[in-house]
Amino acid sequence: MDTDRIIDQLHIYEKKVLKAFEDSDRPLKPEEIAESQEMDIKSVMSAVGALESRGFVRVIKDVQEYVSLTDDGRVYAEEGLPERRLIEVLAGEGELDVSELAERAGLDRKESGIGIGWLMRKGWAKIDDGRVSPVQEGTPGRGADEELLQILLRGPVRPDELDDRLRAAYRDLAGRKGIIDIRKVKSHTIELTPEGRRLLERGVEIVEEATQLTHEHLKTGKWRELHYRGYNVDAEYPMVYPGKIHPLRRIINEIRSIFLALGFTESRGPVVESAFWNFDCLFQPQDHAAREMQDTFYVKNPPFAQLPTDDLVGRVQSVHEDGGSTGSEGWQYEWDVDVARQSVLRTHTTCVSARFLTENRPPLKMFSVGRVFRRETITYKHLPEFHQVEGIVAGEDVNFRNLLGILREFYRKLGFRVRFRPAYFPYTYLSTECEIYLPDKKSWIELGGAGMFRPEVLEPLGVETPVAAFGLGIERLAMIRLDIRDIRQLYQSDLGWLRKLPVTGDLQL
Ligand code: FA5
Repeated sequence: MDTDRIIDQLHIYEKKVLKAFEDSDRPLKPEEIAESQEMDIKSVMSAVGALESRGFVRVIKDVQEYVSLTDDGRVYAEEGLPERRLIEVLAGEGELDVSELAERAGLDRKESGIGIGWLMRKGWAKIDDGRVSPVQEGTPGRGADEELLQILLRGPVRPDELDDRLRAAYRDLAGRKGIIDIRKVKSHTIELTPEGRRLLERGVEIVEEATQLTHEHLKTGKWRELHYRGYNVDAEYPMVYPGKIHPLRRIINEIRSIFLALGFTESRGPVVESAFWNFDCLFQPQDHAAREMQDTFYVKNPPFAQLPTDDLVGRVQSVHEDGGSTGSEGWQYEWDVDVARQSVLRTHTTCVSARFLTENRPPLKMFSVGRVFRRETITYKHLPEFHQVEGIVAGEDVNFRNLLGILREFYRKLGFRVRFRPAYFPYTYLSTECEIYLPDKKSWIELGGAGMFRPEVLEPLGVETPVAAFGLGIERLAMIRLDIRDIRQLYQSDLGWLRKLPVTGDLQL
């Protein structure tokens, strides 16, 4: 940006602060600026903040220590440290008993204890069998600590201004309780940067600024003479975090709009489902491993669900037992209606497709998004509760290739390239699973299952056309889309992460 434009954008206070450096090439204290520019300190500091954020000045923060005497310290400075008072008594008496010495020096027990300690430490006296005697004749000369006490009596000093001897004495005194106080005073000095100097040299003029354009200015034409400050569009601004839709919900919405755009009808079903719709209708034998308590949540209340009243139940039974009229042998076991009546938390959304097929005749395209539940050990890619999007396409000439095409198109719209591999589901043939490669984990992650519903599923439902079906995990998709390493992140209410996500547009970061 050119210099004149920048100068034009400066607030009058910022200009004043810069001008304070016109006759000075040393850093200035805010007080000095305030005085020379006739400003108050608050205005100086706020202008300095603005100038600093644009790199025209630098604030040097300094912390100074000041040492002063405490009330006790003042008494010691005036009357002598305890060891001085003791040695003066000893110098006259030669040798004294500890308590007698304390009494003669007018010290209490605590003070005399401290004093005797320092007598030894300073090498002024020795103690033998409870009797204290001076080491040399006469009173020892004044130590650096005592000298410092005298200096402090005149006022506070900064330790960095003391010579080595006095600084050592200062450390000794600081180590003795309650003699000196150390106070830290923060100070600021302001330095002009080379950029600031350049600005100043260009010529900063202080002109009256118009802050508001009034009706009067317009009417009289005075606005032509007024000076307006330019806007600084690069000025710092506070971050604002507006409310937004949770990223998982956004992906769900995106998925819904993709299927709606492809002409699918949306459907939904209950979360508490009967084993009949969740498993039996899908030709899943009653001894299938997925039905075990360790894989499926069975619901205690209500323990049983209402089954359809028409002969669908009977047709499902016969398909399980001997294949019914499908030409299959079925599973060859005795089907139990009570097992089918059990309430479960649905383990997939495929039950919604089964329900939909009983109520709607092909040709049709249906999708459904919903929560499903499994007794899973939680890992970076497994949750006990997650979302699936389920779909079916039914019609005379629907085939497996159409199914792969639909899935490829769906994932392409979301920005993914998937691979298909053969798979097994009790309710489909041919069956496939789609996967995507995670470079981070150097592994393929399964995104969903799909296949053509078997005749054993379709015949009891009374469907006579082929039905392509798929069920896809949504959290796994979200994980890859949002580039998160762990599926749990989606449910952690991690505000830092959520705030960083864009409010609208592409979620890919
Ligand atoms: C099924 O649920 C089949 N019903 C899909 C299907 C529908 C096949 C129609 C054929 C015809 P699966 O158990 O593989 O399949 O689950 C489908 C997807 O759900 C998985 O690929 C995965 O993306 C997701 N998923 C499965 N378990 C979990 C879990 N514990 N946490 C998060 N996502 C999961």
